[in-house]
Amino acid sequence: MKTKKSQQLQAQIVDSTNEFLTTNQGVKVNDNHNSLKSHERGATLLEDFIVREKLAHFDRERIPERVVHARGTGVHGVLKLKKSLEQYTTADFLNNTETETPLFIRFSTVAGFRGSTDLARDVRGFAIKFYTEAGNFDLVGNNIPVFFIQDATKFPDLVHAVKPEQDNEMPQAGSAHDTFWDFISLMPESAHMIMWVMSDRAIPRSYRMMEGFGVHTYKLINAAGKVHFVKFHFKPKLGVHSVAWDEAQRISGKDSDFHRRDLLEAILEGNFPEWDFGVQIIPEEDEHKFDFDLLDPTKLVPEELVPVEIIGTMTLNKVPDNFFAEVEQVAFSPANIVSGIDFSDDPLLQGRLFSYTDTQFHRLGTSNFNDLPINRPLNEVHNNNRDGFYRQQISKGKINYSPNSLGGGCPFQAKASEGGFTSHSSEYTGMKVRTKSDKFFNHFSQAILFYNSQAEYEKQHIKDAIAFELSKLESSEICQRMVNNLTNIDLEMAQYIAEKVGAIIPQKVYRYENHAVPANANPADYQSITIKSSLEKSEALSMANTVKGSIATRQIGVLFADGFDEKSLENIVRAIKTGGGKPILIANKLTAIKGDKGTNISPDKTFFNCASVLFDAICTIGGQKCVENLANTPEAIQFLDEAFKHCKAIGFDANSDLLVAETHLSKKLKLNHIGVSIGGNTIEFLKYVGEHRFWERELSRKIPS
Ligand code: HDE
Repeated sequence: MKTKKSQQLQAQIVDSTNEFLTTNQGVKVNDNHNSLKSHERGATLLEDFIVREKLAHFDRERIPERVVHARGTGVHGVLKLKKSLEQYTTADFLNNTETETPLFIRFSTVAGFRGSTDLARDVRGFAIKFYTEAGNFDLVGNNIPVFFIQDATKFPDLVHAVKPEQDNEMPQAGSAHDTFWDFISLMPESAHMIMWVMSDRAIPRSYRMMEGFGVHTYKLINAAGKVHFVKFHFKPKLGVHSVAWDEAQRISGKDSDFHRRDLLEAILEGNFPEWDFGVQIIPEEDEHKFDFDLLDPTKLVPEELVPVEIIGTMTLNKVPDNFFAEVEQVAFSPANIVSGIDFSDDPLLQGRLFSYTDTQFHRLGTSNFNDLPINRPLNEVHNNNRDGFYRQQISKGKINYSPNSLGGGCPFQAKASEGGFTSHSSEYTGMKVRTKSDKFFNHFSQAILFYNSQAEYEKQHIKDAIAFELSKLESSEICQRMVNNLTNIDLEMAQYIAEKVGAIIPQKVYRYENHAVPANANPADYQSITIKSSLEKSEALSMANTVKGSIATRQIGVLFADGFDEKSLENIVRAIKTGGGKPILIANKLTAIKGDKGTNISPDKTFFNCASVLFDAICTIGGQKCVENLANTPEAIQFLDEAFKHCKAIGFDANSDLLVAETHLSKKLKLNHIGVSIGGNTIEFLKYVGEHRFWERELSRKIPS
């Protein structure tokens, strides 16, 4: 396995095999090691155009990072349509089941800088560029279906508040600080999103195990010009899974590239990640039938009210050749839309239509950024946009204006029947205002719905996550205000958190209107209306109901030492591979380890270059000497205890009592064996691995590690 992967990596390494080194002008370089000097020990000459070019280019290698979503990674893939949406839209890529649409997807965190860690507690960007035959369609979504704010004008404030504080640039990639919670505590519309961000959705196990959402309501327009509202969904075939918060923090230290490495490795190994692509479709006449406003991006449409119809599969199948050229230079925009789809009047979406192109001009330094290979549409671009920095297109002839007669009127405008984009014409009546519809003030109903839909352990994780964040605040006023706000979602949750963080424990639901409104704030933000959600619970909101049962692509750490039972190692490795999992052999050194029959096996990793948190499950190999060796290796014990602490499956080989007895978890085994298999029962162990985690043992069976 190791060899196959190294071969694939090797194939990616050299791009200019058998080519001479040249300057940017194509002149062959004879010496790439010495500058041109006046004599052997003399000064470097200004004349040295080779060194000048090399250094000047290097000096300009960095471009501004994205102001949000700076940390991310991207790969190529394809969308295969299974079911036509022809009755709803004229967009060819959504109604022609013969087409396969190539795409580029970029996953990201929001708050951290480009060099920050993958495992921050944060929303994940889920931005897709579909290269359709009719032009590029970008769905710039997230792994959470709602957003913090309702209006684009609040975005710079939100981002200033969550990014590192301006006086000391701390903390990096974290929301556990005063400015973020100050803003949030004064913005009740963020209540629903806060529940999601404090849930385990914000610490995914893998990009491959996250849902994707278009978030906003869009419109589909069919050939008769009829409108249907639509929400876009991506559901991972591997299920939605997360890590534990303690684990996330440790992974950040052990491998800050954990998510990008996981994605690239899966694709290089041929385990192409897949998502069901689905839509929720709402006829235009049903726009007002919900207890929330369809244009409000802090609300989702519960799947019980409008089911998600699966219409295709998204498969990710190719890693980029060059990170900068593709991942850094890709420029997404919700304004990149194709005929047959249109924007809704969601005020957050409307603001985004301006912001993305504007930021690309700045970040990529030119209005010609669409000429970059990763941004180019499949079809040819013909228009009269001209010149600007780094123009790639060589426009021929004299015609750069329209209307023209000299060019025969080219390029022509396309009629709607020829695929020309026509904005759906809607009727607007009313006064120009700076306000929003009444239902936008319904801040808590879906926050309550989300919380009530969680399994008990998920609720516990949310409570602990908020307690963690608020415990880091320096301002007790902000902390108390936030605790009081939370009573609007769940009084018991607010009381638990208050007790943990030393706030006054609220005894009743705190009415929002009682807030002292800061002088520069909008009093309307503090209003909230109470509409009870028509649903008590929604199954789709809980990760407890996700796909389980397969060990495919699970990373299983196999601990072994000198004297290991060769037969046993062979069996477990074979069983893991048969199930599609990935066995990783771990020992106390990288030098070959000797088995009980004298065979030498080289470990993949060692205790000192990896950690238990980087694996989905841990098992041990038997053999009397091996068990003794592992029992005498503190790192091996720590691997096992840490895996237990993080609720992972653990498998001990037969006759491993000595090793079991050394662990802390052995004391807890008396209580319950759930997720821990003893005695070399591989089938049982792998069944546990397929369950992903055993969160229910977390509270009752806490152990130090
Ligand atoms: Fe973004 N957002 N955003 N955003 N956003 C950017 O564009 C912005 C919002 C999202 O991988 C920026 O090219 C405004 C919602 C993703 O390259 C910037 C508003 C959602 C990415 C920007 C929002 C997103 C961005 C920074 C409020 C989920 C990463 C660099 C009106 C539906 C794309 C860039 C990538 C990136 C602005 C709100 C998702 C500054 C003004 C809601 C996934 O233009």
